[in-house]
Amino acid sequence: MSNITRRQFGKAAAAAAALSGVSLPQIAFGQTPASDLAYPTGFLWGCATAAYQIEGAVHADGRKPSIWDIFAHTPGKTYHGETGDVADDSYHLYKEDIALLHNLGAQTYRFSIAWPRIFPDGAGQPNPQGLDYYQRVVDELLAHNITPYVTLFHWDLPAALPGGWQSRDTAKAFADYAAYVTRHLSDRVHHFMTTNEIVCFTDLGYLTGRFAPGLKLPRAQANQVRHHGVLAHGLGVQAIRANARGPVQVGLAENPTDFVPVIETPEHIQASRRAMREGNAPFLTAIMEGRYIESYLEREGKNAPRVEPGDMKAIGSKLDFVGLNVYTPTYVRADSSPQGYAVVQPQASFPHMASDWIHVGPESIYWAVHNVCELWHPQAVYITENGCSADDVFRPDGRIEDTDRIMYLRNYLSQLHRATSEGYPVKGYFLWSLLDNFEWLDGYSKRFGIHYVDFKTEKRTPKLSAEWYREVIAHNAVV
Ligand code: IFM
Repeated sequence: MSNITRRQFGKAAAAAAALSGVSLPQIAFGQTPASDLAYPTGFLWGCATAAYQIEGAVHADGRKPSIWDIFAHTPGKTYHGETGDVADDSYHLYKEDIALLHNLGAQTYRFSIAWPRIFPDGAGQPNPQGLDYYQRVVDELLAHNITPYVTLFHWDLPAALPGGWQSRDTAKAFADYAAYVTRHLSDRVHHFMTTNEIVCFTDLGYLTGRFAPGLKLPRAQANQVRHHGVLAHGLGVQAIRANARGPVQVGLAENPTDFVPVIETPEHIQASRRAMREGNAPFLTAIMEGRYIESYLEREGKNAPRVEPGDMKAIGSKLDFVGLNVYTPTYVRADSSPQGYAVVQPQASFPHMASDWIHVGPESIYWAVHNVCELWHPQAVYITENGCSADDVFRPDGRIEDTDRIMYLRNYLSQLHRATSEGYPVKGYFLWSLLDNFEWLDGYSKRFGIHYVDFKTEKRTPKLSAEWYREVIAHNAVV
């Protein structure tokens, strides 16, 4: 399909239809057919990135190390020992990156602020040069009519904070940092996300030890870390609201396990909704309900987190939107166990993208929205991340034709359309990612961008998926 033009394809289809006696809709050849997968007017399209994954310049202008700098520099922790030291050098090339967004026609950009640029020691003395960088990024976005959506914490915790997320004080330090950023940016930034994917910086960092800081704590301590993560979010929401200089919308970006009914019948749908609530109990459920549900507390028993007065109220602070990062499905079926559902493990032959954890299950995006909305009725939902890695290669003509990524995105966006057409309040979509970047443990070996980055020269090259996404944005529809 990529080598024939739409005109040729149209003619071929018309010829085939004539032979089969089927009548085709009357579309003038060479024109784009109207899509019946149109999104609501005003739907926002954008891309997402995160500071440590793209900025590089880790020693510039007063920034001090985050726990990820230290972890990535520890032998054996990341693919080939790769680090975010240089990454996409977006710290210096941000204007070029914003030009890429502009060329896509993106209306919005989700990026994160590096806490260790703003407070190099995590707390105490702020660093004006760090703030200045983000002021310039915001100004450049606004000059291109691109609305900034700011994430305050995407895993790059200042290494100087004693105890990291094991300490309750880190949640308070986060609130102070959130207050400071809000005071300085909320005249021009009106959308803030507190944290990104709490399970990743708590469980993966402190329970399984796969992510920074690489600890494998006993259950009770790891549950306390989770509590400090959700508490930071809650205190952050309060700090943003208290310090905003104008109207702001506050939310977070979470990656709940997306339970998909294995067959769309009432019993399995019911099971998936129950699994969504119980399977995400320490994180999104606690945030949406302002409490730890009974089944979680029972399951953890004596290891349950210690909660101080006022914590749950803060954690349950009202949100203006919920951001969902959706990549892969977890299939469930109803069963007769006390919990009422069982996870259906994917078979070995289940298709996945270049990262083997990304199974191709487009319905996950629909069911994530459906279950979150049916359980908690948020005012608004954004897809704050969706995308995939692919084995991108240059063709001899210098093009990268990532048809597999387009296939993945097209199917997920078709399922998201299903959610908007049923009236769920999905307001926007951020594709992960604008650029290939530092993919944590996988270093630079997994490419998620719709722009290819040559990490030796920092040259950016649009992939076919960028061309495709530009059409989606231009038509406000899946094309
Ligand atoms: O690169 C990450 C991102 O930082 C958080 N969400 C998932 C992406 C792909 O793994």
